Amino acid sequence: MAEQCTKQYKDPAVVRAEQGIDAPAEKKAGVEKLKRESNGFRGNVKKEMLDESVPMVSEDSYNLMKHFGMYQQDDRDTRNERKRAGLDKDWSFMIRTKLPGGCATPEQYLILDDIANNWSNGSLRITTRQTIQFHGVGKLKLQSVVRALNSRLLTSYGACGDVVRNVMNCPVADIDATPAYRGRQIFTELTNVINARTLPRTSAFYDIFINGEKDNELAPIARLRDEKEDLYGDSYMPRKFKIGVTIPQDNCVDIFSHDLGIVALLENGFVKGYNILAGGGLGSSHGNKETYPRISDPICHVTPDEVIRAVDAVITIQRDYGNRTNRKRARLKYVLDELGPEWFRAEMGRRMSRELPEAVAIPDSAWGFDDHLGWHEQIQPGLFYVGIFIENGRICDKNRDGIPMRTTLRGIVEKFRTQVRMTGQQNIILANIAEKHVAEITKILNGSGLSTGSGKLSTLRRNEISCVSLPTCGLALGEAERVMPGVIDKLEEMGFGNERIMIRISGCPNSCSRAPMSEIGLIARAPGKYNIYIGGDYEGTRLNKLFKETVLLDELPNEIGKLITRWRAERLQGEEFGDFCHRLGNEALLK
Ligand code: SRM
Ligand code: SF4
Repeated sequence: MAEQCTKQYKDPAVVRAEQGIDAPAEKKAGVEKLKRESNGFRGNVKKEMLDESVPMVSEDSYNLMKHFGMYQQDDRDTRNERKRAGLDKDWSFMIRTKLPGGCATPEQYLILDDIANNWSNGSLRITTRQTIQFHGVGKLKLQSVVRALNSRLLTSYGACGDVVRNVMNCPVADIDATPAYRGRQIFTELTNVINARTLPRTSAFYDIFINGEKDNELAPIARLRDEKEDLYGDSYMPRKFKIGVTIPQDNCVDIFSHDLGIVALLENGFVKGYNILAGGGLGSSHGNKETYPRISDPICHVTPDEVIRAVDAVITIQRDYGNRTNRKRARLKYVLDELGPEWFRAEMGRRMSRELPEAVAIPDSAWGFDDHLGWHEQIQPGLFYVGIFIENGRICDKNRDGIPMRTTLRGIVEKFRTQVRMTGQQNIILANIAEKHVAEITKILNGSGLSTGSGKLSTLRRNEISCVSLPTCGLALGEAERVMPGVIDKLEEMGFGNERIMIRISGCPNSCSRAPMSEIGLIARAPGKYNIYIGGDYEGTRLNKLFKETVLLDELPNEIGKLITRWRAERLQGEEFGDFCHRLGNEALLK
């Protein structure tokens, strides 16, 4: 913060000129022209999607389809071999759904499971933003998937692309009975309002994937078909835009990493007001100093009545000031760095027609974190929820531990009609369980090998997050999801399993596992080589720092083990691992 106060910020007019905001189309990033001229993301998508002669679509259609939650990918495991054999890449699509706050009804979960069974690689992948995505979907199956989602009021629309992504919110905000958290029930409603407000309006998605059927009156988007993008404008956002809602006591959404963070301040079971944070973002590129992870700044405080207008103000500032020429610099964090939090507060005030007060100071000690695993009483009398550990979010029956995850979860949801919620740590929660069913569900879970947070599950593994990475991610520099369980195995063998340390791995510095916010962050530099970052905190309030570069995968357990050993020997009473590393500093720890 001190650094930010003394920093000289730029004139907004200069920034607009530098970022090419008012520049002619040819000076802007190619995607800007594509978005604007695509007739609401239509382009040639429908024609190419239905073309049976090729398994993929053109670059332009691919860029438009991201707004429908679809990514064109290929199997990177077979890429070289296929090339040598003179074959094209093994193309398929990833489809990501939108589940605001991670919530799904039993019927919705069951259709998600059906999709995994019928059209994808057989797994449901819980993402770090509390939703589900599918890999390995063939181009000609995309319509079937979208229709199946639509039949249960689910959508993939806006899950990716230059729009507001899945809005994060504590998955148990509306059901958890903890007295100190009373009042946060309202977040679930707020999250849904923000989600509806920020869905793109163009009906292209429905025209293309559901043959324009206006049949499903219940589909959330069908009611919004006026096509006028009053919030986004004709070029949409300069880049993806991420929003999270939380209370300080339970920062399970990693609030400082979002473009827009909404922090509710509770008093006597009511929301007294909200702190607005802006300018978080974690992606960077190795060797490109113009890109970096950044945590958000506290901007202002707004009343509950004003919060939606505040959301609009933050989104439209980024829409109007975000970089339109260089997509690597197009996130809100760079606008904050160019123009500063004071300017941002004043600009929000101008858009909301009032002078906004500063954010209420929240001491570091007020921040907490809960992963919501295990059994808990709900605020609704007689009901319980249970948080279940899913290693790296991959729900499948064919896993290294031989746990019939998908079958077991489906069986429980089918029989007991439980609500389902995804957490930002890639775990799953089953909710609305009647007291009389607790014992039976416990027995089923224990019998299957799924853990609710105790038993064989080590604390270290419980606190692990990994991005998808290989073989599907086109940007991966090295493995993540497929190697992380093995790294934890070794650390457990070395006797470190019981330590409560937040450890996250990403296959590249885009940092989809939010590795820069963890106590130990591992980021791939190249196949089999990782940078180690340390010094973040368990509660997610600060970034970690580079400790060692290009460490071989096999050496990671030893390097991490040495740090844990040192922490055990030299920590102050009660000092957490990340705080210890932060206090000593990387130079001292390298000695
Ligand atoms: Fe991410 C790109 C996966 C959360 C920062 N991310 C990708 C793509 C789509 C790769 C691509 O562009 O070709 C990955 C698809 C892999 C695959 O095969 O499925 C991908 N990101 C994921 C998920 C699935 C990781 C996971 O294991 O759960 C997460 C999906 C979240 C969701 O449901 O929406 C995911 N990505 C994140 C997060 C964490 C978060 O949002 O809380 C971040 C860091 C926060 C941020 O945005 O700053 C993140 N992903 C990125 C970036 C860097 C963006 C930047 O502006 O710096 C990229 C690259 C890009 O957009 O060009 C990226
Ligand atoms: Fe892919 Fe990199 Fe994101 Fe991992 S961090 S999913 S490798 S983009």
